[in-house]
Amino acid sequence: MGLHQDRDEGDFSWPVLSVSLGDDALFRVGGVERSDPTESVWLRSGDVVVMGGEARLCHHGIDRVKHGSSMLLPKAGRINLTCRVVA
Ligand SMILES: O=C(O)CCC(=O)C(=O)O
Repeated sequence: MGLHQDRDEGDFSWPVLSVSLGDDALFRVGGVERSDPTESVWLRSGDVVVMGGEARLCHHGIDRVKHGSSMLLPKAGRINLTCRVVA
């Protein structure tokens, strides 16, 4: 999933909450402007990312998934649960 902003929700006062399950994923986050510098962090199974407040409209995305890095799913893979309020 490439670098993007979550803008479809309408009311940006609500955070977007994201739960990673299964294989490790390389999460990249930058700033509100697409050209802003980015940082990357590996998300592991059970990690939760909250994009709220000043970070609500930051660009973000998943660059890589480390296949087979988790034993949660029998054939590897990653599940992402995203909770967002759509007004
Ligand atoms: O898979 C992820 O951890 C990120 C998901 C995401 O950025 C989105 O659903 O907008």
